[in-house]
Amino acid sequence: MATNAEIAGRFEEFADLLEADDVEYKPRAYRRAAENIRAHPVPIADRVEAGDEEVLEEIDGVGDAISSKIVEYVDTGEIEELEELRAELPIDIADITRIEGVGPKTAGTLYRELGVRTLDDLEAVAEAGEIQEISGFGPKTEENIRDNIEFAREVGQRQLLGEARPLADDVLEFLEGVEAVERCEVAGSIRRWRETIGDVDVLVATEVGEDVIEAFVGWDSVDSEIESGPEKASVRVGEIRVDLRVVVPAEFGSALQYFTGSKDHNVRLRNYAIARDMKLNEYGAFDVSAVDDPDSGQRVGERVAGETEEGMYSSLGLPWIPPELRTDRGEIAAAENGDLPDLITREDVRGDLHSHTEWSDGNTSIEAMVEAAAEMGYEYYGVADHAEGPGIVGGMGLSDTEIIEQIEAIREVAAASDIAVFAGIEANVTADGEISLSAEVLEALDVVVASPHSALDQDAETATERLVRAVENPAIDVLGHPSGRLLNERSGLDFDATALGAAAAEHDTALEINANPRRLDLWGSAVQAALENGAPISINTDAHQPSTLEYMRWGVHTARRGWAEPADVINTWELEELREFLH
Ligand code: DGT
Ligand code: CA
Ligand code: CA
Ligand code: ZN
Repeated sequence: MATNAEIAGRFEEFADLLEADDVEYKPRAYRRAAENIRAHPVPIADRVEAGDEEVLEEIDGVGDAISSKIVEYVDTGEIEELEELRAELPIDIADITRIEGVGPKTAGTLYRELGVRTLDDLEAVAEAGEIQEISGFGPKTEENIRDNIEFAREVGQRQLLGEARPLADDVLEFLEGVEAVERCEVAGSIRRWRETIGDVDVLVATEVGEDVIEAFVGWDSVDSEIESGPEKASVRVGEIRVDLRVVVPAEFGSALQYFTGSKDHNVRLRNYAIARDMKLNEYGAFDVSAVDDPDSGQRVGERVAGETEEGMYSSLGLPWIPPELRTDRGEIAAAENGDLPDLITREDVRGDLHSHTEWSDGNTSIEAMVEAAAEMGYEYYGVADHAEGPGIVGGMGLSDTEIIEQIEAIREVAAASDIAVFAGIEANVTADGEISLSAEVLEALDVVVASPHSALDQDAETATERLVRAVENPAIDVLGHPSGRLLNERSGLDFDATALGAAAAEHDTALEINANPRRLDLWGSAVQAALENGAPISINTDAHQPSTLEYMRWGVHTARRGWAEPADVINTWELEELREFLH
């Protein structure tokens, strides 16, 4: 069954190919529809299959023409018009446009002029110097393509956490219903909540492995079986590979510890064990102090743990280490010294400070967003629509006059709401680290989020100066999505997170963890560096519609990857304390 993400992917490809074919308007409409399909909370293929095509009417930007294509796709697995376009332009467009600076139009030209279909083709013509010969292209374009091909190759292989984790949750729910399953848990990068995922690893404790494997490969959602054996199986669900392993209950904890990784964490932990006459592997923790050759077998020595993961760590005298921290950035030393952070949880979050409405590029009203925030149990909520500026899609940003009007509208909604509502703005950080809002507007606003949207190819030194300059600005409360990266699409600004964290701490400006799963910006290591320097953090969803307020989940786990405790994050604070910070 196609997921919303897959359906959205089809329309994104459609839009890209149309654009490569120089068609106007339609690509934008398809992209907008794709974005809304991706974010739609209901699995639309399920509903369409069940005969409920009305579900499509609820989706903004999906009219009759797009609806009938969705129905066609659900019914036949194909969209005929898209197939025709693919035949006409047989380009791996998603791969090629992953190169920064290469859009669909360029991909179309490269195909027509040089027959480029794949990244390999592109690399060959770039190396041969053929690109700079095309009119309108130059040596700089060619150099940029050569420099970025490797990045495009690597990222193409990985799925976003926000797409893989819901699938992992479904796998766990399915397995929990299988009788032979005693315990199950995800492992690997998904359990560490890494922002992109190579594949989904799942571990099951059972006495009857074959039954579990059989049930797993027969699961309704499985599109194809990659391999299966007595102890493991791999399947494909949509574009995602799921690896299942079965172990006996006595070895569940050791296997879970082993397969959760990261590899670097495990290497350090095994060495820590060796130094204490212990041996650690997927079968257990073994005391090898009385053994002559600990490497003579997997299960040598006295087995002291393996059933639980806690037992594995405690066999070394360590507390259990949360998976988000298992990256070898000091967590084992911290565990040894009793210095592990008391990590933030989703329940600690009292509000969201960066979100959009139809006043700029959001999908709905201030009222609807505030109501959704109140329903989530938040105590406060910040609207921060786009101010006009570079990088903001044509005419979507608010002028100073419109901001003043919107502030009044927000105050009205606030007066009628049970929760506190902040009037905010998302300003643009210019290439020099400035924002352009009048003193009057700044005076009237409660929260100023300022984010980079353009000039994202600066070198690290320039970018660091730019961002430091922004956090030094007393008008700015939160530096939004600091790098401007889009996972699998563009790498964004490179900067010194230590210097930025120190400046943010000194000037009481929060650094955002933008929780949109395409961004996750800041990320774990940058948050950790910023926190070591005392920077305040703010986790925000940047929601453009009510359903994406749920992105908070990705932001919280990213904060945990950065060692964040509740007090480090301003939107866990009580209202009065937060007001003081924003003032
Ligand atoms: P991914 O799937 O690329 O996002 O990253 P992981 O960490 O999930 O890696 P994966 O799926 O290859 O393996 C899952 C875990 O298994 C990994 O985190 C550590 C553990 N592991 C077990 N054996 C090995 C090994 O021989 N090499 C590596 N690198 N890891 C291993
Ligand atoms: Ca994996
Ligand atoms: Ca795997
Ligand atoms: Zn933004």
